Amino acid sequence: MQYALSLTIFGFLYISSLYGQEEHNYPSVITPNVGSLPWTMDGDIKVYHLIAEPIRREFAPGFWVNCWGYNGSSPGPTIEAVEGDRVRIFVTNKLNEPTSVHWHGIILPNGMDGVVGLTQKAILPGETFKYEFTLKQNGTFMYHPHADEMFQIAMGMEGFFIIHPRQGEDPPIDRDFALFLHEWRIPMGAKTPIPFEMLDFNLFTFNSILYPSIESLVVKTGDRVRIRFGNVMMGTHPIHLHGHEFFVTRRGAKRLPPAAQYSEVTVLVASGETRDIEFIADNPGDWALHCHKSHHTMNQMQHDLPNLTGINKQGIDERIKQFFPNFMGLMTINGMNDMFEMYGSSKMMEMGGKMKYPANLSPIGNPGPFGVIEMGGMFTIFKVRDNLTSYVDPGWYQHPPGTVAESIGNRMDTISPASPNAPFKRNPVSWFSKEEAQKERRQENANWMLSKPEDSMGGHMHGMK
Ligand SMILES: [Cu+2]
Repeated sequence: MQYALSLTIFGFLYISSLYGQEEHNYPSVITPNVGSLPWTMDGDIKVYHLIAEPIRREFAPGFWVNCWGYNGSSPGPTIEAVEGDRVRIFVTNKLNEPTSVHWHGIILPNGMDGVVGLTQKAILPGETFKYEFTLKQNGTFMYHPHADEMFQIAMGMEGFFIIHPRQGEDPPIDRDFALFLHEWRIPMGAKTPIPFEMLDFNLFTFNSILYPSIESLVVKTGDRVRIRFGNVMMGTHPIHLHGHEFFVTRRGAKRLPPAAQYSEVTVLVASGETRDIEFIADNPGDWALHCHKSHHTMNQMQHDLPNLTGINKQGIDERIKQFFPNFMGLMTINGMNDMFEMYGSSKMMEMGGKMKYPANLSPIGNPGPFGVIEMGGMFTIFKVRDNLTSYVDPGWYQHPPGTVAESIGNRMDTISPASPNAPFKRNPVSWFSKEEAQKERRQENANWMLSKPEDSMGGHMHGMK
């Protein structure tokens, strides 16, 4: 009986090891909307196959982008292995130009480092190269091309290479997530990113997906959570998590010793860096997780627009429609909210989805439990729930009674000494002359939001008279 049982266990381990599902003492990494790369075993060697190829990725419903990536995905599938593993990685080039793969941050023999011209020949279109090395570290690393790299990375070629510690972790991690940060230049209506853009990006993504298409990060109350971030593009991204303090536990290489880990609510991830954060999810709710550069949570921002903030816009749309009957409405009239109202999917739904929507324009504004969520781009939701039985998305948070901010109507005078009628004095400080300062004081309570264009724009009329 005992013999039969151990045979069964041995058989299970053997079969599962053939398919890369070996028993392990770590939770598999969750790379939302991406997944991990399966492997097979050749003796003691873990064998992976990356295919560099053109792909099409649906950044948001109906918003298809022509990218380059690996194995049908951008970022490519996450490579997971364990410290001490020997890995063999075949790389097949299905692009129409030479490529290579650099294993970013990993200690390996010089000739496996993937820098075309310096440490290896280019992988020509149609060719397959073999990389093989032993993993001496654990940590959050990355892979990306080191051939025509500005072009190839900008098209979406990048991925995580995560090496788990052989001895497991203390305390153990319950939920382990990975988000790759990326910025794109995709003109409105276009399908292909501009790969030689250096500064002026207009789309920002987690795992090459825009909110709301990005999967939420779902955890149970009390779970010990790790989120790993990677970035190989030009910019920096201060990633902010709501409702929790976290510890930065890794700044690219070795896990920081406990005394060196530091608490934060925002972690900056610069180009070429990875960052791990860890914390106990102890605050149930739907928490925003996003880049704090405010235009990085917008989709396809368009600038070169005159500043019409505060200008009385009544009748403008109707007058424009006399000349352009299909005009959809003026953007950025009274803040971005007008844009969400006009273009947001909630409005589209109210109108039965019949509004004419330009092709390949990313969505702006998405329905939430309290109205339109005015966020997109580098934004996702961290969902913490009591008593979860699975990690399937549980829907919107059900708030306990009395825990949601709400309107009390127009009763400010009864509760606030700061109301206009209350004896509350401000001390305006001005860098103008005394006379100018007097003017300012007189205008203190003027509502400039209904001004004429020349009031609002001062000397900067941009020829708009
Ligand atoms: Cu950002």
